[in-house]
Amino acid sequence: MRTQVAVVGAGPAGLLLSHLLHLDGIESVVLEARSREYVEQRVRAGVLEHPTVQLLDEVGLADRLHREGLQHGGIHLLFDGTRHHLDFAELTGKTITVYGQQEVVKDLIAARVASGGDVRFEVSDVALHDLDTDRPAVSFTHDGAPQRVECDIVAGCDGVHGISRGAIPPGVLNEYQRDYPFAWLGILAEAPPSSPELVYAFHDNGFALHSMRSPRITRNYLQVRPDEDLAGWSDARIWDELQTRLATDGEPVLTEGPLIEKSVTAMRSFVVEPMQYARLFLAGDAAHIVPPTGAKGMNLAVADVRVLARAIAHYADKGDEELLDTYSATCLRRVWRAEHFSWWMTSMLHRFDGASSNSPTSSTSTTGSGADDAFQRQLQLSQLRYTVGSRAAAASLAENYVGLPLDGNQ
Ligand code: RFL
Ligand code: PHB
Repeated sequence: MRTQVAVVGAGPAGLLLSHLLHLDGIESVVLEARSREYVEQRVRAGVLEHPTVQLLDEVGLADRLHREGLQHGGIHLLFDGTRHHLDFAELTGKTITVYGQQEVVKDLIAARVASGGDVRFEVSDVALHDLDTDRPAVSFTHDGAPQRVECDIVAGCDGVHGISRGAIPPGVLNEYQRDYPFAWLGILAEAPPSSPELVYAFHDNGFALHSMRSPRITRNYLQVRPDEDLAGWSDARIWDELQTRLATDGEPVLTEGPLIEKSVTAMRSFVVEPMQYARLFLAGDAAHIVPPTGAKGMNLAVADVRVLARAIAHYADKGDEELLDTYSATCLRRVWRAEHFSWWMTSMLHRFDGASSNSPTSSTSTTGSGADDAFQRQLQLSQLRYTVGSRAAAASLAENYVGLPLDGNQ
């Protein structure tokens, strides 16, 4: 089999890349380890930046997003029991859209299928070959039969646990990484949102986030220990803890309902440089991970493949490799901005003393081992007050959150 671009992974990065290439008349084959049902149901991100929505609009993928997505003009920061609104629309002239990642994935798969795209689900044994030649290839097993696709370019869009990054010879990549001493317990619940916009809460028991998917479904998160056992979290305990951390003016505010899903996600920052080796180009989570506090992961995946699609189209059209050669450097500027913003939001909003539970030890000691923690909490509170009190500080958070322009020079 032969194609122009072999894409490994049918997440947002791989599927959107295949769609953008198709619009430029370039053929691709997408190889996905999981079933179509699985990738369409996988609960992940929820916030689309302004430039992401603009791009999806431009490429004909935003009809349902505009019908069903929730346009938000800002977020709330909750600390000292009081909610503070950050008005993104007023500060930046831009908004964000709350629309589940699995909805974006469904729309992308539908578009690929409608235009006869070749997306193969449930493939196994994916391996990359001859990457440093101009005839790279990908081998895999599909429907029990071994197959091989030869191509000009391989796009590694297979997420953090994929095989693409590992196909790069040792010594080529520089890895940058930070692990955080906590995780997020996330739930999806059949309960109407209790706030028209997202609430990010800084609380003595740890961070909490109130988000949503629709007028009937909420998505909430709790900071927990990195090794937290879900078995210890009954539905009642989860709601109790959410009510405590998200209480406003001393009152519980959440409408409760049956849980549809719950899971624990580790928090990590990770970047590899360069995002390219010979004819292999990494995009999205395969090349970088951010902690979800800045809502940036899926948006970065989208930004990467926009740059990659343009570079591939330029190469296919003119035989000129210049944009392919600058792909990694172009993407990494935006990646590092998002890494910084995500680390900054995470640092400002989480409890860092390793407690991360609903039975904290006192963190107000001003001497001894608790002194550093107490000092850090005062810094966090000062940063939060400054962020909501200063227009300049609020505008800085807002322009990062809504997304810097895709062709900007951040
Ligand atoms: P994906 O979505 O992981 O897709 C990779 C695909 O590759 C497949 N795969 C393979 N296929 C073939 N062969 C192999 N050997 C393979 N190995 C893996 C996988 O099955 C999968 O289908 O990566 P992609 O496309 O780069 O997209 C990245 C995003 O999924 C990710 O950054 C976001 O979900 C992160 N994220 C958020 N991003 C946002 O922009 N806004 C948010 O509000 C947001 N919230 C979140 C998040 C991630 C979270 N978790 C669960 C990590 C909230 C959470 C809790
Ligand atoms: C979500 O709705 O899943 C969500 C929203 C904002 C974040 C992370 C996740 O920062």
